[in-house]
Order: sequence, then structure tokens, then C-alpha cells
Amino acid sequence: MPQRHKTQVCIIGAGPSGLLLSQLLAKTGIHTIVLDRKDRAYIEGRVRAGVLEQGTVDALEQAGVAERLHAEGLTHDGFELAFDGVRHRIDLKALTGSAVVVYGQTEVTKDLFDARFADNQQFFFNIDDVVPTELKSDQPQVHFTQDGAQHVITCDYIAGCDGFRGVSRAAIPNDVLKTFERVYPFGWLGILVDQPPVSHELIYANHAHGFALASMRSETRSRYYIQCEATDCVSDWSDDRFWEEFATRLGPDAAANLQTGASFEKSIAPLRSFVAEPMRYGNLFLAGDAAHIVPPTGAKGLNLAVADIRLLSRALIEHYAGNDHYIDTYSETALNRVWKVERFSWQLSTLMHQFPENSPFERRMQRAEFDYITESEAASKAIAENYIGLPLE
Ligand code: RFL
Ligand code: PHB
Repeated sequence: MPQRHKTQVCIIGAGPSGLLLSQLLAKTGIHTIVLDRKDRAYIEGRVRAGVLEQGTVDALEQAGVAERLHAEGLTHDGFELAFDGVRHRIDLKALTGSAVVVYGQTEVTKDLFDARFADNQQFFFNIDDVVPTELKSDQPQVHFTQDGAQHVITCDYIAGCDGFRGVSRAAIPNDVLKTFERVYPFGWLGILVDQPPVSHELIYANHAHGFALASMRSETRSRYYIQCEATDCVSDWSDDRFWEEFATRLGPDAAANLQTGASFEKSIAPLRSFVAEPMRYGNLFLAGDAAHIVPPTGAKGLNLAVADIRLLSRALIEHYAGNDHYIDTYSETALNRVWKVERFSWQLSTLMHQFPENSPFERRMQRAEFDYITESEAASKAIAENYIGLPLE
């Protein structure tokens, strides 16, 4: 016989989406159980995003987990685009009045876990065989196993926050779910190194050899990326090979300040654009990477996940207060924003990378677009207002 549990909202996935949802719901007394196939240490160790929009910072504040973010996050009023070594600064503050904050996803996750543990949140970690069922009924269920024992949770709602490879999206019948996808013909090789950043702001560079990005985690820790072959392995890239290629792509001007050293993390991520529609099926809601993926060029993945959670937490809180308007419009409202963020991430990726199929014509088109951005305040502003984050709705 399975062990039976009951909650209001069963949250599948303890990444930033699932943790933030449980934290925001707990603030208004809504009970959740959070499940993950991994454990806390593994989830906190995943090195991913680094740039937070103001709307994301606001949501973390509302959740009561922004103290360290305010103390340690680095506010950036701008960033640079570079093309064959020519640099152009996008002045976010002057163009939009807003800025972004550099603070790692690992830190966001740690802050959320600390808050959920302090609140005695019920978690099940290291679980397998997760299956959401009865989605169209008013008592949906989530079945899973832990250490060989079977469990079933009965709830009012299921939040599918289990990332791109999770099971929630797959629980929506094929004749209902529509998916849209573009897989890019390259990956990003990223390293972490304890050296001061090459520049105090981010630099996104397009060079004949491919894309490079200079980012950071703090004033003493740098996060650098280069475009690589989709088929490359981390072992193909020694630190020496990375540094040589990275400096070439940044251009001599920016690379003059580059301080190299031994990397302590190195990983390759594929690039993909993906959207699943709808984001609600019966009493299952999708949020974050479970519903959509963007290529990392616009720094949007985590921010988009947080935007979904702002909408979903409001929908659930209003539902328990007797108002179903937001729960009924969640999917449509979220997708409306998702597609605009997909467009920006795709456009910036298209502008900044070398595509194997590109002819010299496409390369000239990229250069012409870059020149236009450098000369037109309107074009720079269009990038800036997307980068700092579009309105929630
Ligand atoms: P996550 O973080 O993938 O968490 C999903 C959780 O679900 C668990 N899970 C399951 N649990 C139970 N049952 C199952 N069957 C399950 N299957 C999976 C997983 O173990 C995991 O704990 O999704 P979430 O919470 O939606 O968060 C999304 C963000 O993690 C993601 O969008 C960002 O990291 C994307 N991203 C960036 N976003 C930004 O906003 N700014 C950036 O600068 C940025 N840079 C990046 C990025 C992603 C990258 N990679 C590696 C994909 C840079 C990189 C390199
Ligand atoms: C990062 O610091 O990891 C980062 C920053 C900006 C991006 C993507 C990743 O666009």
C-alpha cells in the first residue's frame, strides 16, 4: 500500500521556480509539498544564470529572501555589445531608468532553500517514478517512489516546475499540447575562475571565430563563455585553449585587462528555443523551464521562470481568496509574455553567434545591425527595454 499525503498545492521540482512558488504561497498560509528527483546539495551546485531583472529582485523581496542579494548583488547600469573588437555600450539606466543585478542562480537557490527549511517546508528529495494523474478531477494526484517505497499525494493543484526534462509537461495529452522548438547548431562552453572580471560590466562579443561572453559572479570571481561546437566535450577544451580563444574573440582592447587562471568549473550547455502551449491542463500548471526554454544570450531563463511564478502565485492566492479570474487566465497571460521574451532571446542569439550555414551576406547583415544599434538610440533602447525585463502583463 502506498503512503498517502495531502496538501493544497503539490510542487514538482525544487529549482528556483518550485522553491519560489512554495515560499510565496507559504506567506499567505497555503500548504505545499515540494518534490525533487535530486537533493539540495545537487540542486545548489548547478551553475547557471547570473543576471536578475528588477522584477525578479522585487519578487525575491516579496518572498522575504533578498537580504543577501542586496548585500552581495552587483548592480549593473549597462552592458556592452562588441563586434570584431568594436565596442558599444547599452546604457540601461539612461535608456530605461532601470538596471539589472548580477547575483548567481546558485545563491538565489541557496537563499530560497534556507527560507524553506527555516519554515519547516515538507520536501521529498531523491524520488523516482513521478507520475501526475487525475489532472481533470478536483483531486489530482502525484505518485512517486522514494527508497523503493511508494507514495501518493492528493492535492487541489499540481505545479509542474520540473524543468525541461521533467514529467509534468509530458502528462498533458498529445492532442492538447502544442510545442514549438528551435535547436541551435552550437553550444556554450562556460568556466568559473577566481580572478577579477575583465570588465566591470558584461561584454557580449561577436567575432569571426564565434560568440564570447564576459560575465561575473563577484568582484573576484568571473564567469566566461564561448560558443563551441554542439558536439564538443569539456575535455576538448584545456584552460589554455579556452583563454586563447576567449581573448581573441573579445578583441585586443577588452582582452588587455584579462586575468587568466585555473578554472574550477567547466561545462557545456546546448542552446534551444522552446515553448509548450497551453501552460495549464485541468488542475496542472506548468511554470519555468518545464514550459519554455530560451537560449542564454539574453539572460532570460531564470527571469522568465520567476515571472511565471509571480503570475501563478497570484492566481493560486486569489483562488483561495475566492477569485478565479487569475487562475483562468494564467496560461494566456504567461504565454503572452513568454513569446516576447523568446523573440528577444532568439534575436540577440541570431545577432551575436556564428551560424555554420551563414554566408558572407548574413555576416554583413549582422554587422549592419550592430552598426545600426551603435548609431540609433531607438535601436539601443529596444534592446535595453527587453534586457531589463518587459512588464509582467
Ligand atoms: P530547473 O532549474 O531546471 O529546476 C527543475 C527542477 O526539477 C527537478 N526535476 C524533477 N523533480 C521531480 N520529478 C521529476 N521527474 C523531475 N525532473 C526534474 C530537477 O532536479 C530540478 O531541480 O527549472 P526552473 O526552476 O524552472 O528554473 C529555470 C532556470 O534554472 C533556467 O531558466 C536558467 O538557469 C536559465 N539560464 C539563465 N537564466 C537567466 O535568467 N539568466 C542567465 O544569465 C542564465 N544563464 C541559464 C544561463 C541556463 C544555463 N544552462 C546550463 C541551461 C546559463 C546557462 C549555462
Ligand atoms: C552568466 O553570468 O552566467 C550569464 C550572464 C549573462 C547571460 C548568460 C549567462 O546572458
